Amino acid sequence: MNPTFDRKDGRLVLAHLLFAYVALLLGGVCGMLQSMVKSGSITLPANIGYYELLTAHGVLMALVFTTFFIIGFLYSGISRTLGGSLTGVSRSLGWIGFTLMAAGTVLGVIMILLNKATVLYTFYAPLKASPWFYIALVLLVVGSWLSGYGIFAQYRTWRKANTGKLSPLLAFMAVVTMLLWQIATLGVAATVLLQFIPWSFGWVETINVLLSRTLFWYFGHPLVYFWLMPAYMCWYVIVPKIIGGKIYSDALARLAFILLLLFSIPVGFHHQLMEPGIAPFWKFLQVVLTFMVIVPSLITAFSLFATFELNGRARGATGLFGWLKKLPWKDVRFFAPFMGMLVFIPAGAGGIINASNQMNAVVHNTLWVTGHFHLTVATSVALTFFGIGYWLIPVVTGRRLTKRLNNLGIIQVVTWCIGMLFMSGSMHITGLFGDPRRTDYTTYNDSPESILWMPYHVAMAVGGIILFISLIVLLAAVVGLLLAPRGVEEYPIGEVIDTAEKTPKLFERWGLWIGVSAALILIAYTIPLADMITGGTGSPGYKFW
Ligand code: HAS
Ligand code: CU
Repeated sequence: MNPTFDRKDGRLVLAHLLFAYVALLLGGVCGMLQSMVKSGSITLPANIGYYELLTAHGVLMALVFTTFFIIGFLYSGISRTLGGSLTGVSRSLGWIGFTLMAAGTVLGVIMILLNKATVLYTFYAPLKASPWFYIALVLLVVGSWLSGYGIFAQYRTWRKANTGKLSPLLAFMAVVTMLLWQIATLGVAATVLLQFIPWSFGWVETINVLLSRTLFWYFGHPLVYFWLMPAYMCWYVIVPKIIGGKIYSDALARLAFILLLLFSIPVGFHHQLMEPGIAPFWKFLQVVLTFMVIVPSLITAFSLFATFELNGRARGATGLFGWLKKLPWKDVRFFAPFMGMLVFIPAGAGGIINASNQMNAVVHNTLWVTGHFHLTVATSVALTFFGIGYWLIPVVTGRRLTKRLNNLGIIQVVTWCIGMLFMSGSMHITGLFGDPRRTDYTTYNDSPESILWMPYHVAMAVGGIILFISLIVLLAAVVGLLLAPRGVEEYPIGEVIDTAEKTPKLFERWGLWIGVSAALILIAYTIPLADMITGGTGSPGYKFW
């Protein structure tokens, strides 16, 4: 394989990554300020509202940073593994997708900063934003669809030229991730196009709130797996190569991805367990399916331990944990995703707590949930993405990850983990004391609860400041990478231990998997949605800001 990365493809990938980092920086500024406001340390100047900032933070981090980074990474993966460069069609679709998404982001952020869309990143009805905010979301989603088509087109071309061959694992995973995205975004597209836009333009008076929230969470849960799956791509395929080992099992990795495709979608009700208007049976069914979607993550944990242990033993490690000593701790390309994995153990356990109906009653709408997703997406996923960036930027720009930049990366990862320990740790604890999420600074009339909560808010602000410092280090490293000496850095892609020939062909029978996925969605959603449509009541819009 040609060691250098196709230059034209490199530009497309780099555009996505740099856009993502700018979003991260802006979102990070908001995050730090929020944590300081919430702890009562500062007040915001120039009439900027707490919730306005919170909306910008959520949108920029959770929706913009992730989507741009993921699409850039997926494109790099298919360019590398499916033929060495993108076809003209895929590359053009990639650029059109990028442009639409960028336009959507700019429009959306302007609306938020004008204080016309202070509806938080979940934009729950009946909070009513300017219609242009919803149009911005449409641009973002449609752009991502086109990027997805580009990925499918590349895969299709490769398969035509390689009939009967098993596709490269990284490319297979990119296709599943994008397929999940296409199916999941149907929900958000439906609610935005059919409900929010007509209502915010004033063409209809009211909105069916329960229906809109249900369509949102039909999208919202697979959204979190859309973030996680690219991190899993790194854990399964990239990390084995970096540690000098091999992928434990090709078939098991593919099975995990297919299971994620099937079980990530029909589970949205686990975000609505405390919501009236949904019959308990359907909540129960979706909770059962939620427990099914934990299985592929357990498979992933098993495969990773197997890779680490087999690699360690091959290098002479002994004892139960001797393999830990054989890992390349000083290599940020490994260290960052590894810290992500480590954090994912408590993060995932927290998810299982959330999904358990009775315990959800304790934690729902408290800071515990905020703590949960700062461990999952903002640590496990984000650290993995940072780790990817440290080698992917050099790969696509033809530069080197120097020792100094590598060490800067290590410092960045360590500070991120410390910041999160303070911030997310405090969120989890104070959440268990009933501290609500999504609130501005308040002492609740000096109630005893708020006196209990306040020290944790201060600890959260300390964490927020440390995280911001980490972000600055990250950006310094990114600029350093862009200016680093020229050279060829490898795109690390692991090989499998078991011969990939053993992998069943069944995994690439896309019609079958889309069919099963559709069946599960229909079973989980048809009757509750029908009830909501026929029995739901409408609400007028509210603007509390
Ligand atoms: Fe979650 C709320 C349930 C995973 C993100 N979640 C959220 C929200 C976000 C989010 C953003 O059931 C808030 C949304 C909002 O604004 O309201 N979540 C789960 C469950 C899982 C889960 C069951 N969540 C994630 C992931 C996310 C994410 C992943 C982002 C990327 N979550 C919920 C529920 C709620 C929720 C409820 C609603 C709460 C409420 O009331 O509002 C599971 O899929 C997790 C499975 C994971 C595991 C861990 C496997 C471990 C691995 C690492 C291996 C480590 C190695 C290294 C090998 C079982 C793979 C070892 C080395 C050594 C040295 C030891
Ligand atoms: Cu979920």
